[in-house]
Amino acid sequence: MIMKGKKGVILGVANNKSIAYGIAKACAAQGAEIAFTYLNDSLKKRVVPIAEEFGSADCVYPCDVSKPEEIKALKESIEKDMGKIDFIVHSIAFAPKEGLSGRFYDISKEAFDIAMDISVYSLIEVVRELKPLLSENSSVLTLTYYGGAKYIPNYNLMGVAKAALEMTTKYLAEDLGKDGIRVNAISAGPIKTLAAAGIGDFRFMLKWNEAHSPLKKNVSIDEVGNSGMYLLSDLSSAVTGEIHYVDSGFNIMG
Ligand code: 0WD
Repeated sequence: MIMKGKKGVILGVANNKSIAYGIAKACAAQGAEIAFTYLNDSLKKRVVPIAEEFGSADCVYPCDVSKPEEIKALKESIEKDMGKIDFIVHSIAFAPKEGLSGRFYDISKEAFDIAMDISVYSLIEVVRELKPLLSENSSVLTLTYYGGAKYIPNYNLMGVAKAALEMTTKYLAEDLGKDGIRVNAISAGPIKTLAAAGIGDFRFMLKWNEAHSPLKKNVSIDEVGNSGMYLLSDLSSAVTGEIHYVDSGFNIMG
Protein backbone atom coordinates (compact mmCIF):
# COMPACT_ATOMS: atom_id res chain seq x y z
CA MET A 1 0.00 0.00 0.00
CA ILE A 2 2.33 2.67 -1.35
CA MET A 3 -0.17 5.54 -0.91
CA LYS A 4 -1.42 4.56 2.56
CA GLY A 5 -1.78 7.67 4.71
CA LYS A 6 -1.65 9.98 1.67
CA LYS A 7 -4.49 12.39 0.92
CA GLY A 8 -5.00 14.38 -2.23
CA VAL A 9 -7.34 16.11 -4.64
CA ILE A 10 -7.94 15.15 -8.24
CA LEU A 11 -9.27 17.81 -10.65
CA GLY A 12 -10.46 16.75 -14.10
CA VAL A 13 -12.58 13.62 -13.77
CA ALA A 14 -15.38 13.98 -16.33
CA ASN A 15 -16.36 10.29 -16.48
CA ASN A 16 -14.85 6.82 -16.08
CA LYS A 17 -12.93 7.22 -19.37
CA SER A 18 -11.02 10.25 -18.06
CA ILE A 19 -7.28 9.95 -17.50
CA ALA A 20 -7.92 11.40 -14.04
CA TYR A 21 -10.16 8.41 -13.31
CA GLY A 22 -7.27 6.05 -14.14
CA ILE A 23 -5.02 7.99 -11.76
CA ALA A 24 -7.68 7.93 -9.01
CA LYS A 25 -8.09 4.17 -9.45
CA ALA A 26 -4.36 3.50 -9.15
CA CYS A 27 -3.98 5.79 -6.10
CA ALA A 28 -7.05 4.37 -4.34
CA ALA A 29 -5.84 0.82 -4.94
CA GLN A 30 -2.68 1.78 -3.05
CA GLY A 31 -4.60 3.24 -0.09
CA ALA A 32 -4.88 6.96 -0.94
CA GLU A 33 -7.76 9.12 0.32
CA ILE A 34 -9.03 11.28 -2.55
CA ALA A 35 -11.16 14.39 -2.98
CA PHE A 36 -12.74 15.01 -6.39
CA THR A 37 -13.92 18.11 -8.21
CA TYR A 38 -16.44 18.58 -10.99
CA LEU A 39 -16.69 21.32 -13.58
CA ASN A 40 -20.46 21.90 -13.59
CA ASP A 41 -23.81 20.39 -12.61
CA SER A 42 -24.06 18.15 -15.66
CA LEU A 43 -20.69 16.56 -14.82
CA LYS A 44 -21.58 16.41 -11.11
CA LYS A 45 -23.97 13.55 -11.94
CA ARG A 46 -21.03 11.58 -13.33
CA VAL A 47 -18.43 12.51 -10.72
CA VAL A 48 -20.48 11.86 -7.57
CA PRO A 49 -20.88 8.09 -8.25
CA ILE A 50 -17.17 7.92 -9.08
CA ALA A 51 -16.30 9.55 -5.75
CA GLU A 52 -18.61 7.06 -4.02
CA GLU A 53 -16.80 4.22 -5.78
CA PHE A 54 -13.56 5.37 -4.12
CA GLY A 55 -15.13 5.97 -0.69
CA SER A 56 -15.00 9.76 -1.13
CA ALA A 57 -18.73 10.59 -1.11
CA ASP A 58 -18.12 13.41 1.43
CA CYS A 59 -15.28 14.99 -0.55
CA VAL A 60 -16.72 16.07 -3.91
CA TYR A 61 -16.57 19.77 -4.71
CA PRO A 62 -17.45 22.10 -7.58
CA CYS A 63 -14.46 23.76 -9.23
CA ASP A 64 -14.50 25.54 -12.56
CA VAL A 65 -10.89 26.71 -12.75
CA SER A 66 -11.87 29.74 -14.85
CA LYS A 67 -13.57 31.09 -11.69
CA PRO A 68 -11.01 32.14 -9.05
CA GLU A 69 -13.69 32.16 -6.34
CA GLU A 70 -14.38 28.45 -6.93
CA ILE A 71 -10.67 27.63 -6.45
CA LYS A 72 -10.66 29.61 -3.20
CA ALA A 73 -13.83 27.81 -2.05
CA LEU A 74 -12.21 24.47 -2.90
CA LYS A 75 -9.32 25.28 -0.57
CA GLU A 76 -11.73 26.11 2.26
CA SER A 77 -13.73 22.90 1.74
CA ILE A 78 -10.68 20.65 1.61
CA GLU A 79 -9.19 22.30 4.68
CA LYS A 80 -12.43 21.75 6.60
CA ASP A 81 -13.04 18.16 5.46
CA MET A 82 -9.53 16.74 5.03
CA GLY A 83 -6.96 19.05 6.63
CA LYS A 84 -3.50 18.74 5.07
CA ILE A 85 -3.07 17.02 1.72
CA ASP A 86 -0.11 15.36 0.03
CA PHE A 87 -0.95 15.53 -3.66
CA ILE A 88 -2.80 17.45 -6.38
CA VAL A 89 -3.69 16.09 -9.82
CA HIS A 90 -4.43 18.72 -12.49
CA SER A 91 -5.97 16.84 -15.42
CA ILE A 92 -7.72 19.74 -17.10
CA ALA A 93 -7.55 21.29 -20.52
CA PHE A 94 -9.85 23.20 -22.81
CA ALA A 95 -9.58 25.02 -26.13
CA PRO A 96 -12.48 26.35 -28.21
CA LYS A 97 -13.16 24.06 -31.16
CA GLU A 98 -11.85 26.61 -33.67
CA GLY A 99 -8.37 26.06 -32.18
CA LEU A 100 -8.33 22.30 -32.76
CA SER A 101 -8.50 22.02 -36.53
CA GLY A 102 -8.05 24.12 -39.65
CA ARG A 103 -5.47 26.84 -40.28
CA PHE A 104 -3.35 27.65 -37.22
CA TYR A 105 -2.93 31.31 -38.15
CA ASP A 106 -6.69 31.85 -38.00
CA ILE A 107 -6.87 31.37 -34.22
CA SER A 108 -8.56 34.28 -32.48
CA LYS A 109 -7.10 36.05 -29.46
CA GLU A 110 -10.23 35.11 -27.54
CA ALA A 111 -9.73 31.39 -28.18
CA PHE A 112 -6.02 31.70 -27.38
CA ASP A 113 -6.72 33.41 -24.04
CA ILE A 114 -9.33 30.83 -23.02
CA ALA A 115 -7.02 27.89 -23.81
CA MET A 116 -4.11 29.41 -21.92
CA ASP A 117 -6.28 30.36 -18.96
CA ILE A 118 -7.95 26.97 -18.46
CA SER A 119 -5.15 24.69 -19.63
CA VAL A 120 -2.09 26.49 -18.23
CA TYR A 121 -2.71 29.32 -15.78
CA SER A 122 -5.10 27.12 -13.79
CA LEU A 123 -2.16 24.93 -12.71
CA ILE A 124 -0.40 27.93 -11.19
CA GLU A 125 -3.57 29.22 -9.54
CA VAL A 126 -4.66 25.87 -8.10
CA VAL A 127 -1.20 25.20 -6.68
CA ARG A 128 -0.95 28.71 -5.21
CA GLU A 129 -4.38 28.56 -3.55
CA LEU A 130 -3.93 25.03 -2.19
CA LYS A 131 -0.29 25.50 -1.14
CA PRO A 132 -1.12 26.27 2.51
CA LEU A 133 -2.68 22.78 2.69
CA LEU A 134 0.22 20.92 1.08
CA SER A 135 2.32 18.79 3.40
CA GLU A 136 6.11 19.13 3.62
CA ASN A 137 6.55 16.19 1.24
CA SER A 138 3.95 16.61 -1.45
CA SER A 139 3.57 16.08 -5.17
CA VAL A 140 1.70 17.85 -7.97
CA LEU A 141 0.96 16.18 -11.30
CA THR A 142 -0.37 17.59 -14.56
CA LEU A 143 -1.12 16.04 -17.96
CA THR A 144 0.44 17.02 -21.25
CA TYR A 145 0.76 15.66 -24.79
CA TYR A 146 3.56 15.31 -27.36
CA GLY A 147 1.85 18.00 -29.47
CA GLY A 148 3.37 20.49 -26.98
CA ALA A 149 6.87 19.41 -27.98
CA LYS A 150 6.49 18.70 -31.73
CA TYR A 151 3.97 19.51 -34.44
CA ILE A 152 0.95 17.16 -34.46
CA PRO A 153 -1.77 17.69 -37.11
CA ASN A 154 -4.86 19.50 -35.75
CA TYR A 155 -3.51 19.80 -32.18
CA ASN A 156 -2.87 23.46 -33.05
CA LEU A 157 -3.81 25.76 -30.16
CA MET A 158 -3.63 22.98 -27.58
CA GLY A 159 -0.04 22.31 -28.72
CA VAL A 160 0.92 25.86 -27.84
CA ALA A 161 -0.91 25.54 -24.50
CA LYS A 162 0.87 22.25 -23.70
CA ALA A 163 4.27 23.79 -24.49
CA ALA A 164 3.46 26.53 -21.97
CA LEU A 165 2.17 23.94 -19.48
CA GLU A 166 5.40 21.93 -19.72
CA MET A 167 7.53 25.00 -18.97
CA THR A 168 5.11 25.98 -16.20
CA THR A 169 5.74 22.53 -14.69
CA LYS A 170 9.49 23.18 -14.72
CA TYR A 171 9.35 26.73 -13.33
CA LEU A 172 6.91 25.64 -10.61
CA ALA A 173 9.16 22.68 -9.77
CA GLU A 174 12.12 25.00 -9.24
CA ASP A 175 10.12 27.51 -7.24
CA LEU A 176 8.37 25.00 -5.00
CA GLY A 177 11.30 22.63 -4.49
CA LYS A 178 12.44 24.69 -1.52
CA ASP A 179 9.03 24.04 0.08
CA GLY A 180 9.32 20.27 -0.37
CA ILE A 181 6.77 20.24 -3.19
CA ARG A 182 7.51 18.27 -6.37
CA VAL A 183 5.82 19.14 -9.69
CA ASN A 184 5.79 16.76 -12.65
CA ALA A 185 3.86 16.14 -15.86
CA ILE A 186 2.91 12.98 -17.66
CA SER A 187 2.90 13.21 -21.43
CA ALA A 188 0.31 10.58 -22.27
CA GLY A 189 -0.17 8.92 -25.63
CA PRO A 190 -3.54 9.56 -27.30
CA ILE A 191 -6.55 8.07 -25.49
CA LYS A 192 -10.20 8.28 -26.53
CA THR A 193 -11.79 10.56 -23.92
CA LEU A 194 -14.32 13.40 -23.98
CA ALA A 195 -11.55 15.99 -24.40
CA ALA A 196 -9.95 14.00 -27.23
CA ALA A 197 -13.25 13.96 -29.12
CA GLY A 198 -12.79 17.70 -29.74
CA ILE A 199 -9.55 17.20 -31.69
CA GLY A 200 -9.85 16.99 -35.47
CA ASP A 201 -9.27 13.48 -36.90
CA PHE A 202 -8.38 11.99 -33.51
CA ARG A 203 -8.87 8.45 -34.83
CA PHE A 204 -5.95 8.98 -37.17
CA MET A 205 -3.76 10.03 -34.20
CA LEU A 206 -4.65 6.79 -32.40
CA LYS A 207 -3.86 4.65 -35.43
CA TRP A 208 -0.61 6.52 -36.15
CA ASN A 209 0.59 6.19 -32.54
CA GLU A 210 -0.21 2.50 -32.46
CA ALA A 211 1.57 1.77 -35.74
CA HIS A 212 4.66 3.89 -35.08
CA SER A 213 5.43 3.38 -31.38
CA PRO A 214 8.03 0.82 -30.25
CA LEU A 215 5.39 -1.11 -28.25
CA LYS A 216 2.95 -1.08 -31.23
CA LYS A 217 -0.03 -0.29 -29.01
CA ASN A 218 -1.95 2.63 -27.60
CA VAL A 219 -1.90 3.38 -23.89
CA SER A 220 -4.76 2.88 -21.42
CA ILE A 221 -5.91 5.14 -18.59
CA ASP A 222 -4.81 2.37 -16.19
CA GLU A 223 -1.25 2.56 -17.55
CA VAL A 224 -1.21 6.35 -17.22
CA GLY A 225 -2.79 5.91 -13.78
CA ASN A 226 -0.03 3.61 -12.55
CA SER A 227 2.70 5.98 -13.75
CA GLY A 228 0.79 8.87 -12.17
CA MET A 229 0.58 7.01 -8.87
CA TYR A 230 4.37 6.56 -8.92
CA LEU A 231 4.91 10.30 -9.49
CA LEU A 232 2.49 11.14 -6.65
CA SER A 233 4.07 8.65 -4.25
CA ASP A 234 7.32 8.68 -2.27
CA LEU A 235 8.75 6.21 -4.81
CA SER A 236 9.56 9.28 -6.93
CA SER A 237 10.89 11.42 -4.05
CA ALA A 238 13.87 12.68 -6.11
CA VAL A 239 11.88 13.37 -9.28
CA THR A 240 10.66 16.90 -10.05
CA GLY A 241 10.24 19.13 -13.10
CA GLU A 242 10.02 16.00 -15.23
CA ILE A 243 7.95 15.47 -18.38
CA HIS A 244 7.43 11.72 -18.15
CA TYR A 245 6.27 10.07 -21.38
CA VAL A 246 3.67 7.31 -21.05
CA ASP A 247 3.13 6.81 -24.76
CA SER A 248 4.35 3.31 -25.71
CA GLY A 249 7.66 5.03 -26.58
CA PHE A 250 6.23 7.02 -29.51
CA ASN A 251 8.27 10.13 -28.66
CA ILE A 252 11.66 8.47 -29.30
CA MET A 253 10.87 7.70 -32.92
CA GLY A 254 12.46 9.81 -35.65
O1 0WD B 1 -5.42 11.68 -25.71
C1 0WD B 1 -5.75 12.20 -24.65
N1 0WD B 1 -6.95 12.06 -24.17
C2 0WD B 1 -4.72 12.98 -23.89
C3 0WD B 1 -5.10 13.88 -22.93
C4 0WD B 1 -3.31 12.77 -24.23
C5 0WD B 1 -2.39 13.53 -23.43
C6 0WD B 1 -2.81 14.43 -22.50
N2 0WD B 1 -4.17 14.61 -22.27
C7 0WD B 1 -4.55 15.59 -21.26
C8 0WD B 1 -5.62 16.57 -21.65
O2 0WD B 1 -5.12 17.60 -22.47
C9 0WD B 1 -6.02 17.07 -20.27
O3 0WD B 1 -5.06 18.01 -19.80
O4 0WD B 1 -5.07 14.93 -20.15
C10 0WD B 1 -5.91 15.82 -19.42
C11 0WD B 1 -7.22 15.11 -19.14
O5 0WD B 1 -7.92 14.92 -20.34
P1 0WD B 1 -8.81 13.64 -20.68
O6 0WD B 1 -8.84 12.71 -19.55
O7 0WD B 1 -8.38 13.18 -22.01
O8 0WD B 1 -10.24 14.28 -20.94
P2 0WD B 1 -11.60 14.44 -20.11
O9 0WD B 1 -12.04 13.15 -19.55
O10 0WD B 1 -12.55 15.16 -21.03
O11 0WD B 1 -11.18 15.39 -18.91
C12 0WD B 1 -10.79 16.73 -19.08
C13 0WD B 1 -11.67 17.54 -18.21
C14 0WD B 1 -12.95 18.14 -18.77
O12 0WD B 1 -13.75 17.38 -19.38
P3 0WD B 1 -14.69 18.04 -20.55
O13 0WD B 1 -14.74 16.94 -21.51
O14 0WD B 1 -15.96 18.36 -19.87
O15 0WD B 1 -14.01 19.25 -21.14
O16 0WD B 1 -11.12 18.78 -17.85
C15 0WD B 1 -12.14 19.42 -17.12
C16 0WD B 1 -13.46 18.81 -17.50
O17 0WD B 1 -13.91 17.98 -16.49
N3 0WD B 1 -12.25 20.83 -17.40
C17 0WD B 1 -12.34 21.72 -16.41
N4 0WD B 1 -12.29 21.56 -15.08
C18 0WD B 1 -12.42 22.67 -14.34
N5 0WD B 1 -12.57 23.88 -14.85
C19 0WD B 1 -12.50 22.95 -17.04
C20 0WD B 1 -12.63 24.07 -16.20
N6 0WD B 1 -12.81 25.31 -16.66
N7 0WD B 1 -12.52 22.78 -18.39
C21 0WD B 1 -12.36 21.46 -18.59
